[in-house]
Amino acid sequence: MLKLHYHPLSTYSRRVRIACLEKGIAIDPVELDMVKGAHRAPDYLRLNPYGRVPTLEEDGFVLYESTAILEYLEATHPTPPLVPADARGHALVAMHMKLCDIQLARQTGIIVFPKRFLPKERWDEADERWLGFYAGEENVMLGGAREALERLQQAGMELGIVTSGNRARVAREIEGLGLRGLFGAVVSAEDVEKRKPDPEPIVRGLELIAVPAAAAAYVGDSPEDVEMARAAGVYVVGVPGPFPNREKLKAAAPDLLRDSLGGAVAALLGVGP
Ligand SMILES: N[C@@H](CCC(=O)N[C@@H](CS)C(=O)NCC(=O)O)C(=O)O
Repeated sequence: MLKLHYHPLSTYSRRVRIACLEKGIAIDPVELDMVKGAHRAPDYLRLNPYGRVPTLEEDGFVLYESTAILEYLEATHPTPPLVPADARGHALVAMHMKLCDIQLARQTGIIVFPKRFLPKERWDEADERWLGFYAGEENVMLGGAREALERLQQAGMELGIVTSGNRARVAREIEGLGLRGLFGAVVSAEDVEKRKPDPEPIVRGLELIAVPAAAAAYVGDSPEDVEMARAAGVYVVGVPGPFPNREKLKAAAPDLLRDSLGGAVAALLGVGP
């Protein structure tokens, strides 16, 4: 029988356990007391030299990367399949798994781990680590974004940012990208009570730049952006970002949909299709 070394709060363990449940695979679950450091005990390190969960054992065969474990389960227990058979479906699953691992899991772990294992009085340390992690990240603008902003500025438009992002991070990004002074309003998560898709953030932004809703346009990359702008009576332009939500953005029916910021700005200024 398959033996799975896991921790109930470990998302990496959970994805394996979910696959076993979906596929009806019987496992012998071995819960590690990670608070007591069971994952760093010599016996466990002999099994998994990285001292992490999950680890799968089957008749002396050992695997300790959750995506590899999932692939192994898919190959050895193909029914019901959890991955589409066609090349595109397969690739999309691989892409999302990789994105979860690289873009999401490590970052959330930085908060979740200390908060799970540190007493509440020390949770601020977890927040600092999280912010420190992002401070080290280099931000890059989407292709053509700088030129698009410059064109709007040259056309005499008042510019503002309305975002659900955290104020400190947004300020750091504006500074880091050399955009200081460009925006007459920056509305971040802390500046409002209700977030997108509620109209409050955009209404606040328009007040700050003293532009009436009917004379404004909002460019966003999510259906929530469209909903917020529409609720405030603002013309809304959808430009898909790096997230796979193009169809949902389209379904939200923005007044204008363009593939790039450059294209959106050209259309807004009346110099493009
Ligand atoms: N890439 C590994 C990551 C596993 C991982 O980081 N597991 C966490 C629990 S969610 C862990 O065991 N952390 C303990 C540690 O790093 O000391 C996988 O996909 O299995």
